[in-house]
Amino acid sequence: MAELVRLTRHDDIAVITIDNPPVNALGPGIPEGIEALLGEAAQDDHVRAIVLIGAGQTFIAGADIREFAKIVSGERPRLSLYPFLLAIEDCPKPVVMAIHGAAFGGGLETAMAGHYRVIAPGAQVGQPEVKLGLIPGAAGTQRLPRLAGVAKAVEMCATGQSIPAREALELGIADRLIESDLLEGAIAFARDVAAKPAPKTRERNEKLGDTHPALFGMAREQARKSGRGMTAPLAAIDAVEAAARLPFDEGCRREAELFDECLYSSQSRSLIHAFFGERTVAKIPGLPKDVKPAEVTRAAVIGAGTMGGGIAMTFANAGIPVIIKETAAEALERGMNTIRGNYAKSAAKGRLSQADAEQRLARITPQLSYEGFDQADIIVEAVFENTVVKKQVFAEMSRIAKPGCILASNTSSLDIDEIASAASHPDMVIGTHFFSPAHVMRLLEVVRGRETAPRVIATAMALGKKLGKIAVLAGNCPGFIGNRMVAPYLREAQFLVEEGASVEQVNQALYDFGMAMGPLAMDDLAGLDIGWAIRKEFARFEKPGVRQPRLPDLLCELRRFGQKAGRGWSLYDADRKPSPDREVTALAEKTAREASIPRRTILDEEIVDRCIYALVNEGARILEDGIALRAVDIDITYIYGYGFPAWRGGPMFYADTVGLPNVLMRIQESERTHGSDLWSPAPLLTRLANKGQTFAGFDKQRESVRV
Ligand code: T1G
Repeated sequence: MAELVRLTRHDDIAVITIDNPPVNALGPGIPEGIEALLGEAAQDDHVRAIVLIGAGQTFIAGADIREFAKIVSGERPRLSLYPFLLAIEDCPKPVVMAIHGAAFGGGLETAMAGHYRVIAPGAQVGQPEVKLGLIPGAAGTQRLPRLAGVAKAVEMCATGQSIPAREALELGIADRLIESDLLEGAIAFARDVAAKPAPKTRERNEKLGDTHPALFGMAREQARKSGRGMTAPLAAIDAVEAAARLPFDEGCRREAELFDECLYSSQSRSLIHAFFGERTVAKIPGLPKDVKPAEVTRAAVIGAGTMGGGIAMTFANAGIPVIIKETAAEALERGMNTIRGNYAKSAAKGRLSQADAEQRLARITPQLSYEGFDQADIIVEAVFENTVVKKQVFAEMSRIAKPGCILASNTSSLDIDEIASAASHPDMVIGTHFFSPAHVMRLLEVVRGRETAPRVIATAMALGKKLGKIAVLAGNCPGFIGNRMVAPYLREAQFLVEEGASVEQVNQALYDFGMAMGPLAMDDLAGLDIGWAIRKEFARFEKPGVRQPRLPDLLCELRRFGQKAGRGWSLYDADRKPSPDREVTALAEKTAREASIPRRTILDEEIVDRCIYALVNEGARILEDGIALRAVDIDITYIYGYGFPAWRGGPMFYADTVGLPNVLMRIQESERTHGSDLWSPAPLLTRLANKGQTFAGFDKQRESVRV
């Protein structure tokens, strides 16, 4: 292990460097390695103080999460940090932590066990464990309140939000800001404190007293709101409360109990799955290693509607100048007013400084012509969702684009190959499906066509990261990954209303399951006319005699297009607050009567199972068709694009958690009740369930075949 941690001498100061790329995670053997070198330095009479620093881009970014991921396979993580941290704190010579990059989780806990902390201006410190369904498990909930105060410790541990270096200095987490070379600054600081007594954080109780009695209650209430359904934030608050009430050692024991409860929870397994999934989706098997993404320094967008405007803002927010074009001045002005309004709102809420908002707005050039489009590295088409219209636009884009310019379509469902057939260079055509609002939603569905060049795929995936998105690669089929799955999900929700459930009951059942919003509320937000246009585009694929939801078309015929029309499945007031609408219930009753659909009392469990398992079943087909590279790609698509709760890991991981044989059984019940045209189990699901395998296992197996 020596090479991952090393000791160097700088005259009277010993420097211990952790060199475990890419993020100096505390994996098995590393704490032991540090402890050994610490002992060595402590024994050395020439050494007056010790500096601990990370090599590469960051300090310690936490414990090695892969250790915790082993839980899924029934292994116990080989990581106990308490003794290692006590060894640091009880070192007879001052230990100075030199922080740059990220001191997260076990990294901040290690830093706080030191006697002093110096920090580089760009560094961030935090306890993000709750984002993994965990809590700090190495006395972070006990030492942080002693340095930063109880209120701040509650906030940092319950939200997982990191704070910048200057704030860490102001709070007393850090002792000095090093503007110059960090190592030199740390060594100089170590010399300054070498003769002073080394303060032990665990003995610093002066900040524990100033706790407002209502603090923990208010924090729990806030955690229940912002972390709806998540258990770890509440456990983190309990642990910090223990710090305010109990002596250090007892507080640590309480933290360890709470940590273990989280560690063996399905929420933690799901969130750790999502953490690594977010990174896995960026890896495209089969893309030649020598294919390097092209630089995108200028962009252009066609269409200044809701999507076009949001896409232009996304480029501007990432520092990329962007032209936005419309066909009519009025539409262009409307689009720019929305963009200006969004930036004004962000500045008013303090999310952006006024100067920053103006800078970003200035990067957007509105115009009615294609002037300057021949300078763009990528042109994104965001016009009406119609193949004929899009092909006309792609023919124009081909004429004006410079060689090597990527031609991207923001279509959410239409055939990329069909659209590409209108371009002179179909190998430069790719789908870049942003989610509404495009400047907010983190998912970018990148759709490869039959002829899309590998470099275009690599560039679109890299661009996604540059735009702050999580890019997932999908194959070309109606609806790609996301919308192909959302169709049966919505279908079941609409059927359930025809069969007797109320719109509110359907929405509430999925909301309580953890979805960001119910399916019909999502339909109303997106606009029922979008689904209507797509159904018309794909009507020719509908199998005659197979039951289709009647209600959504009826609502559209009544111009009830959802929130933007003030009514859809629900009624909406000026603040877009939904309320039940008897007219929809009456329409449902009439539809049921005309179609001889028996209406009945429906339980929430049936609503959740039919909607979620419709997702899973279609997901399994998508996986088998190769439209999604891995089951985890589907999970990440649904977590970041469709509001699926990350603490359930995404639809495919959730199905693994429930057990595929159970999921198959429920789907077979639905097949018996509603017919195999709607509910025949996906062959892959049947195979895996019968073999006692999982989607996660399928990914591993597919990966091993690809390597
Ligand atoms: N353990 C293992 N691998 C990690 C890791 C970690 N803590 N952090 C990152 N990686 C891998 C990641 O999977 C990727 O791998 C590569 O490093 C680069 O990461 C006891 C219980 C530090 C801000 O939650 O937030 O400490 O894909 O692409 O964008 O109380 O990584 O290349 O194979 O994200 O520059 C708490 C998690 C752990 C921090 C860098 N710590 N990491 O972002 O790179 S729990 C965290 C991050 C804990 C203790 C508890 C970010 C980053 P690959 P990346 P980046």
